[in-house]
Amino acid sequence: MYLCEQTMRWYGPNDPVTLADIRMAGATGVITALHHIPNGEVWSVEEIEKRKEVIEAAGLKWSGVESVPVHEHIKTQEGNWRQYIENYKQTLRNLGACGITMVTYNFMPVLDWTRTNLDYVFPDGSHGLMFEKAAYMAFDLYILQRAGAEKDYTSQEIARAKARFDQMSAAERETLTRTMIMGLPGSEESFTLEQFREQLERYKDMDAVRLRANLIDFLRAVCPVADEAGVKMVIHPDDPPMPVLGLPRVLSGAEDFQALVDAVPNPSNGLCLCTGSFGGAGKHDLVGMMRRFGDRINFVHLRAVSQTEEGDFYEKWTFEGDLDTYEFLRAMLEVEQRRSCSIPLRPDHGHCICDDLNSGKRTNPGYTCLGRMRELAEIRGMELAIARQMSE
Ligand code: CS2
Ligand code: MN
Repeated sequence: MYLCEQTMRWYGPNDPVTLADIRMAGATGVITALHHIPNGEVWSVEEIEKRKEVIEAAGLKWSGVESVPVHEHIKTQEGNWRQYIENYKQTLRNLGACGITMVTYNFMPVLDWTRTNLDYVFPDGSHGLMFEKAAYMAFDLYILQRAGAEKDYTSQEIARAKARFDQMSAAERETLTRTMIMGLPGSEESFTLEQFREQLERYKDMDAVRLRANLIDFLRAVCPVADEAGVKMVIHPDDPPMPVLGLPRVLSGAEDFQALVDAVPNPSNGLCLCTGSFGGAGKHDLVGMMRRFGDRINFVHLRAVSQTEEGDFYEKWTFEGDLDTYEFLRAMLEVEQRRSCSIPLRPDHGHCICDDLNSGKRTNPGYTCLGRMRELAEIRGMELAIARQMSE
């Protein structure tokens, strides 16, 4: 019986959650990236091998890369974008040569993800991530003061945003600003609101049609190389799956992925099925997507969010959100049996619980130690039970 490859994300040697922690959590694999290599540069065989040795010395497998980031200039096709694509190809060849066969990436402009609160206190006392539509609109309209933002909202929404903004203290506005631009690569160190506006400005003439065309150009260039190198490219969905701050989106639902497959049928062109990203907005049949795209799903992020009628969403525990986790895992195991392979899976985020709350360790938002261990344990438990049912 083929089981899921249970993995956890590791941010490298500076991650306060160590490889030893990950092994004790019950994962057999690690998802990581060479975060020290600047975006756009080639990952050399030497650097890849060095990291691989560290992971294997801890008794774990390097199950895949998250992410080899796509340089912003590839998304907009400006500056040195052709060179960046060449570099990307070389990185894929080098990873393949080292036996690393899965690469995650996303094609979201400027921001990798968007939340309004990274420290929301849930009823059980744990802390986690959430998105509050009113706070988001207040940021867009009254803090960022994005040109033309009013056009994206109804008059009721604008009134809601204004009321929310007026009610915030200066400190709350400050925290919201930091939270909103945190999904920006490098934002922890240095991005200001002004620099953020400049980044948005680069996309002012770009719509989703253009962005999708650029993504397809990118895939047409890299997928033949990935096929040859034995590497699966998996695109991560937009998080949340809707236009954010006027930025175009190209992977917000099943039909968006279908369009990529139609344009670039190469076997390496695949999907990272992140249930939490799709779960942030709209209605998505995630079990159906697992079945429909099963042959091209080469990585899964499990996270259950729950949406409210106001357009907010909360990152809940995997078994407490909108996702039917049982049906989803069952469908995934069926795909694995059909394909005769194990697909890497990881809990996407976890809450801060127990010692996560007072250990003083600064983990990346969502990448806690104990919260993710709880997620992994629950997921593994359910997976083993389903596998047992299926084999009986
Ligand atoms: C991740 C994404 O933390 C998360 O939500 O799933 O940041 C993911 O790593 C990237 O979008 C993939 O490129
Ligand atoms: Mn994800």
